[in-house]
Amino acid sequence: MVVREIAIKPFAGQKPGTSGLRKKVDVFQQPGYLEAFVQSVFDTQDALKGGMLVLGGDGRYFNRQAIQTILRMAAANGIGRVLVGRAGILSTPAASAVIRRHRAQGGLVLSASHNPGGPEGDFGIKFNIANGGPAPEAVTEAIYLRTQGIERYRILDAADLDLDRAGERKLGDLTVCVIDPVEDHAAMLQELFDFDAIRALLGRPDFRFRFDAMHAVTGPYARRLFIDLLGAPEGAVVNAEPKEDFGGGHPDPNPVHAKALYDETVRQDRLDFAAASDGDGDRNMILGAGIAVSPSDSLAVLAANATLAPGYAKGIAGIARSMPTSRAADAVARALQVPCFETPTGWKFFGNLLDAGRITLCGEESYGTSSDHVREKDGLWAVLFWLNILARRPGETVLSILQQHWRRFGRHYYSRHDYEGVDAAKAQLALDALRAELPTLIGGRIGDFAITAADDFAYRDPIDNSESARQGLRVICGEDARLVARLSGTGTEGATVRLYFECFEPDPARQQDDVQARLKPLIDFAERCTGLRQQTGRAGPDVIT
Ligand code: VG1
Ligand code: CO
Repeated sequence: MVVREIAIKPFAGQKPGTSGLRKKVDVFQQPGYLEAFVQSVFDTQDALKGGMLVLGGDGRYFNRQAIQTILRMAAANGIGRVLVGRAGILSTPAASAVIRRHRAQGGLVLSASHNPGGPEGDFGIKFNIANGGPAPEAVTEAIYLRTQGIERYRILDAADLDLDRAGERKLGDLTVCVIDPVEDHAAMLQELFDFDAIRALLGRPDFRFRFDAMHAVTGPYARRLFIDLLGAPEGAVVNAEPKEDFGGGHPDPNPVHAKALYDETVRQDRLDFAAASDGDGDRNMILGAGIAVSPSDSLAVLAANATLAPGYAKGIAGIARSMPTSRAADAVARALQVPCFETPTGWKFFGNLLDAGRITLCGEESYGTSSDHVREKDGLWAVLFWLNILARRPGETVLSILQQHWRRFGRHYYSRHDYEGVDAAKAQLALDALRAELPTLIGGRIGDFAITAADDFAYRDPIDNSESARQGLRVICGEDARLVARLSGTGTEGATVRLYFECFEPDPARQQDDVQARLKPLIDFAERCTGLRQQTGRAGPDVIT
């Protein structure tokens, strides 16, 4: 078999965003585009030479083709061994688990997460380092720099490999090992949670449970866990067959894109517990009869109840949350007397804290929660954690658990408003308008709240002291309220503006109000400062979570 060197010219804009390089499928299909990025990873990550790489994706359109290309490139670039999920499929948390368990030097995860798939949809690729987590900014910067000067890529001239059967095969000097995508991950989860107690809960005739895999990657994982191992009825896992276009849906587990599940559970009380996860299986949405759990609250509840799960029975070392995530977790950390860290948006910022043992749990408002068992967010982990808590708090519901949580710690009313596909220049103008006002805001008021601080969030990593500036505009009213505005780093069309609102209510008598109504003063204030609706001509946000 012959190694070929193919000359190419650099592509503009191969800069990884919040979570890898995400572009429209037709961008990735340009000759040499995927190859230029992958070669830049190989050129900059010396440990992969003669080492082990984990490879898999969420199964979306172009996944299979990309996997075959990457395997041929790995063979031509002297990678020793590639562990690839059967049919080229690995959920993001499973890829992280596999990298760690097999001590691989890194991984390539092919996913655009919750973005739609199919020929008209999105594709993405992300490099994970040896700890199993997304590459930190220094690494993605080096890869990006390389993409700008790349002149050739190396690829083996070989036929497609059969990836549908598990087992080892050779591709030139490279050993390709096709692995079961589900087993490592399921084994790890069994060590963390009380499967006997959860099995008993799911077996109760009065406990109506459903998991919606949204035709994305978690279907096989969820079937293995909930049906095979935990004895849930066959119909409990729906949309379990992964599809290249996610059945035409938007694999984003939130009240807007998982509307049917939301309506049945939250509005009609027809299920006691329901959950869904996203395209690549790292997000989770938790619903109970009459209640949708805000992801920020979910992190706080898991932290407050952590010792109910065997894997966390000894307690937690600390918590981290992304800056826009509500401060509900901070209140729990204070009560537990453990540290709580505030990081920029994106899972890569949790890696150092997890590696150093400073935190056990971490989460983001964007339906992401996880722990030190992997270095990615983990949707099914969160669902099992909630089931474990319900199983160990008999007689309680999701709603009663939340209400008790709020009584004890206070409630952080919270919502995120997304303006999607906005003209990039207009989005920038809106944020610039708020940025310009920041210095004058301190000392002013938003309704009843006094503004105590206003800035553009900058982060210094407490472990390696690396700095990340301009991570989101914040207007802070002490512990009472907060408003955050930032641009998304995962979209592929125009710009997406995210506005985050939070207000704190310690009085149990005022903890059952309508969320949007409680946040209205902050929402109106954001519009006054940014002029976003006026700029864009939109009547309101596209998605409210
Ligand atoms: C979004 C979320 C962020 C999350 C990221 C990746 O980023 O806000 O919290 O880490 O997606 O999640 P942004 O830059 O668009 O706000 V996933 O499940 O898409 O890998
Ligand atoms: Co995801």
